[in-house]
Amino acid sequence: MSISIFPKGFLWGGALAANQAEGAYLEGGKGLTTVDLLPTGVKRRDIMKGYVPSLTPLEGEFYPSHEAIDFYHRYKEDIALFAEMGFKALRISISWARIFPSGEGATPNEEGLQFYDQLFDELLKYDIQPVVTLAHFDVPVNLVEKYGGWRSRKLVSLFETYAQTVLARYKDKVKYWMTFNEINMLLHLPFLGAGLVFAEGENQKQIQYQAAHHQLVASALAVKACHELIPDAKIGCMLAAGTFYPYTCNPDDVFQAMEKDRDSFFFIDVQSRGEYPAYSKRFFKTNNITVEMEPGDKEILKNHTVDYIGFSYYSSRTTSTDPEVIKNMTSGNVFGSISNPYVGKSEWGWTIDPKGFRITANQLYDRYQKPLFVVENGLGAIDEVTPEGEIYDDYRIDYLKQHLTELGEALEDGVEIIGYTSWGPIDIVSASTGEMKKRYGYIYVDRDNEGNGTLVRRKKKSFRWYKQVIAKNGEDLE
Ligand code: BGP
Repeated sequence: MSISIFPKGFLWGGALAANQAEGAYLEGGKGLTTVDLLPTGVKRRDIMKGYVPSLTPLEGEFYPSHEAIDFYHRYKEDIALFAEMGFKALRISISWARIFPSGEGATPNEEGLQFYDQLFDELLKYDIQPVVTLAHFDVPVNLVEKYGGWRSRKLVSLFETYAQTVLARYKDKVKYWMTFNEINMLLHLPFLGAGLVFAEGENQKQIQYQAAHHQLVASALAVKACHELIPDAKIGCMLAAGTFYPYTCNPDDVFQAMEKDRDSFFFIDVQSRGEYPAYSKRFFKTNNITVEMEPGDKEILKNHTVDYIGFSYYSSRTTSTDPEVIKNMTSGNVFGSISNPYVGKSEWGWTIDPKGFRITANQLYDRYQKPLFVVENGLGAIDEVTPEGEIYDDYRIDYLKQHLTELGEALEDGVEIIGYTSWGPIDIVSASTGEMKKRYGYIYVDRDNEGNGTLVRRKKKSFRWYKQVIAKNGEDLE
C-alpha cells in the first residue's frame, strides 16, 4: 500500500470571500462596503485602481456583490455539499461591515455576529474547520468617505476593535485566522485592497505605502489580539504569490525579477520577520516615499509576527528589461507578466504553471521558515451544462491534479504545509472581472453575468474527483 505524502490531518477544503459569495449586501444590518461599488464591465478595473466616480451605487450599473450567489441564505445547503466532498476546512471571510456597519462605533451589530455564529456552528457540525480572513477586499464605505480608507491612521484602531470583537466572540469556534487577504494587492488595485481613492496629481506610491504601513500595524495588532484571546489558535498573513522568472539569464532581467518579487515579499517580510526589509530604504528614497510611523510601531511589528504564511497561487510571472519583449504581455493578470513560452494560459490569459507552484512554495518556505497554508489555487473557466444537467469539467480536474502533484513534490522537498483550500469550491463572483462565467467551483451555480438564473446548485464532475482526493488524503489524484 502506498503512503500519502500529504500529512495526517492535512486541511483539505475550499476558500470563499464574503463579498463574492454572500450577497444580501444590506441585509441583517450590514453597511455598504467598497466591493459593493464595483460594477461588472469595463469600468470595474479603473475603480479598483482608485478612480472612483461615486461612493454610492449608480443607477443603470449591475453590481454583482449585491446578490452574489446568495450564500447568506443558502450556506446550509452549500456546507452540506462541502461536507459531502469530505472538506476538513472552509476558508471564509467576515465582512467588517456586517459587524460594524459604518466601520466604527462602540457596539457591534448583533445580527451580523449571529450570522457568523450560525455559519461556524454549521461547519463544526460536520467537523469542518473554519479558516477566517478578517479583511478580504471590503472596507466599510463610511471609512472611505470619512477618512480616505487605509490612508488614514485612524483605521488602525478601528480595525483593531473589529478584530478584537470577532476574535473574542468566536474564540471557541475558530482556530485558524488570517489578517489581510492578498495584502500586496494594495499596490496593484488600491481601492480593492485598501479603499484608496486618488485625486489628480497625487503621489500614489506615497499614499499606498503609508496605507500599507497602517495595514501592517493593524495586522500585527490583530496577531497580538489573537495570541492573547485564543492561545491555541494560529494566525497568518496572506500573500498573492507567484514567483517572477527572468525572461533571460541577462543579469538585468534576473535583477528585475528579484525586485519584482520583493514588491510582494516586502509585506510578508514585515509580517513574518517583524521589520522593514533592508532593501525598502533605497526603494523609498528612490520613489520619494516617507512612511510616517508612530512611536511604538516598530515594537508592535517586531513582537507580533504571524504563525504561518497563507498564500494564493494561480500563476507564475515573467519579466524582462527588453522593450521588444515586454510588448508581449499576457492579458488579465494584475501583476503584469510577459507571456512565458514554456507554459500554458487560461481562457482569461492567466499563466498556468504547476511547477511554478512548487517553486513558489519552496521559495516562501526558504525565506520565512514558517508553515505555509495554500489558501487559494484553481482554474477560472467557462463551464457548459449538458442537456442532462451534467458538467464535465475535465480541464479543471487536470489543472488541480497537476498543481496537487507539484504540491506533493514541495512536501517531499521538505516544505511544511498545513492545508490546501482551493479557490471558489462553489462558483462565485470573480473578483477581477465581476463575472459569474469565470467559474472555479466543484459545484455549479445557475447564474449568469447579468444576474439571471435560478441559483440552483449542481455537482460537476470535479466534485466527485475532489471527494476521492480528500478521501485518500491526496494519495491518489486520478
Ligand atoms: C484572488 C482573490 C480572490 C479571487 C481570486 C481569483 O486575487 O483573493 O478574491 O477572486 O483571486 O480571481 P478572479 O476571481 O478574478 O478570477
